[in-house]
Amino acid sequence: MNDESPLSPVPESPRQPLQADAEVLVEARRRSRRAFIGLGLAGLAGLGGWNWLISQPKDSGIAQPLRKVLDANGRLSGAYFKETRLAPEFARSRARTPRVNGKIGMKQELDPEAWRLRVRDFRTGTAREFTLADIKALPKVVMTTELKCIEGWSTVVNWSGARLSDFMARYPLASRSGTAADLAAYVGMRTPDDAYYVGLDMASALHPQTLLCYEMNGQPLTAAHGAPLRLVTPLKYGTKHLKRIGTISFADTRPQDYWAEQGYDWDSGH
Ligand SMILES: Nc1nc2c(c(=O)[nH]1)N[C@H]1C(S)=C(S)[C@@H](COP(=O)(O)O)O[C@H]1N2
Ligand SMILES: [Mo]
Repeated sequence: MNDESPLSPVPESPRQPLQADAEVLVEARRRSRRAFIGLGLAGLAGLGGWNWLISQPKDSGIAQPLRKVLDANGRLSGAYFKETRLAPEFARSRARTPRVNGKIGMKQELDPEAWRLRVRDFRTGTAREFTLADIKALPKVVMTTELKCIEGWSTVVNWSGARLSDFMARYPLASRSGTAADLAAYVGMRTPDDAYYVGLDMASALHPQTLLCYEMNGQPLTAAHGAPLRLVTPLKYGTKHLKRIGTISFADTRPQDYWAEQGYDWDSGH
């Protein structure tokens, strides 16, 4: 994206990243041209919408027509290639318990029985509530990936949860029409007390490794690691892995992001 904050750190050695970016751009242009020729936004809208969309074959876990629309409308621009990559997975035996890092928005006691996930419908603005059982009813995904903190440490962790994309397909609250044609550009998440909050672009939200996670290393999440539900999105730094999700909302402009407000890169990919 071109609207990078002026506070983004300057890469220490510009040579490598610049070269990689050039390759990404070439590839993104090639693909988006093809997407325009193939199937554009109007084409998708006429084909029966979301239900049709989610039954389509997946391209790295993202329904192909949606992938093409996301390419074609240019929202992904240079980030395209990065967002369709998969984060490396590791042997389950390498998983460890990460250090508890970051307690913002987790000061109060939380009663897991009383907890509800509140999701604001993009079209109507009304909130819908979900229980943990609703999330667990979605297909369970288990993956062993690296949690990388911006402070410099990383830990391989085994996570289980539901894909955020499966949640959004099952409950089409992220678009104005209920179809993929007018999907919001961003997803925002906040702790129940609103003290910690993150924003994701829609491509990152739909990424097949972006999980609403309820287990760490085969055990239910502990309170300190974000029980009952946290975000895991292994192409991004730990800052985006919001623990103790209270609310999810959708927007066409970048949602507030706690660490971006402190000067960190809004995308925080690595
Ligand atoms: N609610 C909340 N979630 C948060 C944070 C926080 O301060 N509050 N810190 C983030 C950061 S910087 C990291 S590195 C990870 C660490 O996750 P862990 O404590 O499970 O290791 O949580 C992220 N999620
Ligand atoms: Mo972090």
